[in-house]
Amino acid sequence: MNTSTLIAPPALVRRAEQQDTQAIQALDSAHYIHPFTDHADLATRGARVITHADNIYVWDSEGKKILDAMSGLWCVNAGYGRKELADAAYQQMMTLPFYNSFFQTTNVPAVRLAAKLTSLAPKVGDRSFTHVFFGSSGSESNDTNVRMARRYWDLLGQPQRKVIISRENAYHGSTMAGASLGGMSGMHAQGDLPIPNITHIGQPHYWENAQPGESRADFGIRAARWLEEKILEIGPEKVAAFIGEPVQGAGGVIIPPETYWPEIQRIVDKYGILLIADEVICAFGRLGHWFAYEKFGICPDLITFAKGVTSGYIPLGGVMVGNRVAEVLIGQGGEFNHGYTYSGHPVACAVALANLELMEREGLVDQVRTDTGPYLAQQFGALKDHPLVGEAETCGFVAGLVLVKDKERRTMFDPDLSVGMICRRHCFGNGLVMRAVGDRMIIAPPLVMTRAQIDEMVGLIRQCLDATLAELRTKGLLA
Ligand code: PXG
Repeated sequence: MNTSTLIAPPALVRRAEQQDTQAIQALDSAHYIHPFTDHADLATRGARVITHADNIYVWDSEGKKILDAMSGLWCVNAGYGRKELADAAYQQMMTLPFYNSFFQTTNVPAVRLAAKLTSLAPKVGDRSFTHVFFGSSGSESNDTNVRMARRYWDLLGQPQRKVIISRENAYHGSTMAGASLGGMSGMHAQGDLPIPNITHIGQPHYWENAQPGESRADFGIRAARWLEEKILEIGPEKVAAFIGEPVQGAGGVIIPPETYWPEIQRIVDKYGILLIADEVICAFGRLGHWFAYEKFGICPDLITFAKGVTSGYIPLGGVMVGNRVAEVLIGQGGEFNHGYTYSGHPVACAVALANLELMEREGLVDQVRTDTGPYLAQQFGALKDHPLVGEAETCGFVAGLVLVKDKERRTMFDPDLSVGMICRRHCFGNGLVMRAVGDRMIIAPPLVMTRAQIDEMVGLIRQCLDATLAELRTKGLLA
């Protein structure tokens, strides 16, 4: 990579921050409520203070260098330290830092970005993506999806079509609608959720849900047909939409069998139901395509995006609106009573444009599809020979492995042992960020990661697996 494009982190600031770790942790504990965090627990250990980042690495306030195999939180696709993105934000802030799009006004970056995004989304048959609605996050954009899908059916004179079907263990955000669409029971339990008219079917999780001897292909069809069963149970005339992540991310990188999505498409088409692809993680090169629907041979009516659109440098999300919905919403519409202050925020849109240009210039999407993605599949897949690893699979630049007690018998560890957390602790200790979802260890590296860096990362993962194995043996939890 051309190092002249990197921002050198100011050394003096770094040194001061190193001295201040404890002071920052105390302030953090006193004032900052973190997302998804047990604060009593955090207070006993102190938060890790991340101070700066470059390329695929982050540093903490103790000066420890950590390979970030999670791209921040599935979002820093272009890698850290990209000066072009900072320049785009600066220029736009000096030109027009904010203006709204509510009262018959617009702004140039928002218009250009909407046009750019539609040009990156290929047509499938008579379906295309003509329009974009902007929000600031994935959660907000899924709220927009709920509103837009219901508005669509209202306009078509079918207001009884309200139900949105989602899946267990899906993640669609943390607002009331986002968490309701999601299939996380822990989230539902803390908010009297789901909100009305949202229901869930099983997930296409081969490792957990396939029957003994069932092929991946057969399981994919069977899992998709749970949708048809649910539609018939509810009554097709009441169903507005089905929503799913092409590959479930936060649920543990659950890669569906190849037969799954085409069968889902057949079913939604049969009953005329809208298909919403939540591509907050999967778009912008993550799976080797600009949009993941290309990979799975489907064509959604609405696509949720966020994260990678700006490589996480600034918050931006939105909905790609397919022609089927756009024609009704705009053609028959009247006013759609929905929008956010920051819909089409000029600075966020300018950064997104710079990010997409950078990704195009460096060929990052093609690189993942044709070179580094297949290389990751090979190197990460080789971890299957480790005694703790029951399965190791990748899809583009997401990957997951399952920690198992007994590979031959496919026996899992007792969940109370939190083996995934033990492994995650070893990862941090060894300078690697890897997420644990139960006993699944998952990664989503920055798309700029080279083959040599893949080797470095997989070497670190192996060391962490070894350390986990050694700890389990020392504690007498494994023979
Ligand atoms: N949809 C999907 C598919 C997501 O992955 C959201 C919506 C919500 O986006 P916002 O921008 O509102 O957070 C997400 C977010 C994790 C983790 O632990 C994953 C996400 C967010 C926080 C944690 O893997 N994904």
